[in-house]
Amino acid sequence: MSSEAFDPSRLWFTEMHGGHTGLIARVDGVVETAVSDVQRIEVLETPGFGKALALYGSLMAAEGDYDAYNEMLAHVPLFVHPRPAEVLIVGGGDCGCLSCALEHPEVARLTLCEIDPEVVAAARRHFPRLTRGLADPRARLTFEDGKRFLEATAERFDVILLDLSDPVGPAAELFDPPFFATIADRLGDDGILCAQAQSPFNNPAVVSRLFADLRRVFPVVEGYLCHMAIYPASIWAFAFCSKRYHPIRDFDRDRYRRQAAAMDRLYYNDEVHLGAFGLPEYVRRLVGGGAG
Ligand code: SPD
Repeated sequence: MSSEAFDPSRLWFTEMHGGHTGLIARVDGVVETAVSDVQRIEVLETPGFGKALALYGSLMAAEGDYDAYNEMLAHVPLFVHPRPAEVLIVGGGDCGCLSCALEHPEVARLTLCEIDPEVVAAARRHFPRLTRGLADPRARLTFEDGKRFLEATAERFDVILLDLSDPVGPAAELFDPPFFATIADRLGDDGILCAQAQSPFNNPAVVSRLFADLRRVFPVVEGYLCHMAIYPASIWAFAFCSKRYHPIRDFDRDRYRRQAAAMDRLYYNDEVHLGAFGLPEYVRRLVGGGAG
């Protein structure tokens, strides 16, 4: 890779990651920009990542990045829980995680609680693969604050997925211990929470605190990783939290083998499921525990 590839006369998307490093992507066209009640929304055409969605200046999804984030957030818990009938996604307005979760026939109803309807609208207009699940009659959308939804609801869920943007602005309180206690209360006795847990390279302090907070609420807490080229340092962590099930010992590999061929997957498979819990030493020290 040489520096001649950078042509400053062209249009570039730049995203700073903590003030010292960042990501740049050449932009061939600005498809759409909007400012919703919640945030700035941009859809960009990039030769490197394909069509990309940025919220508040941060890349969230791109059609040219393998769908690692959505597949790992949805499929890992859904192939562990034996009867994931009621599933809730908090956030996830691009609908990629929703579409992955609805690939599981065991899911009877999928509730997506997203604060910003404009994100879902932009995703519908520009990202047909991410939003393919919206036509599924099991999908139910509600546009409200996820914390308030969970505090008010009398429903109980088998699996809750926190498909959140970064812990800034309105999403910040969704990374706090009181919210985790509310989630634990709204899960069934064998419920599973999976949460996006930031970049262990870029945000080690956030990752460390998040896992420590989750361990105060859930008896089983394990970290796992995926590669995401559009996210800071290209490495992303998730927290698997459960009242009962272990992500490796209770992984239903037979169910995976029966269903995998019919699923629209680019990243997740049974070996990735198991291998994702094998953590580099620096990440293991941040998240604690041990998957074995
Ligand atoms: N800075 C990127 C953070 C991405 C984490 N969540 C993405 C949610 C997309 N559904």
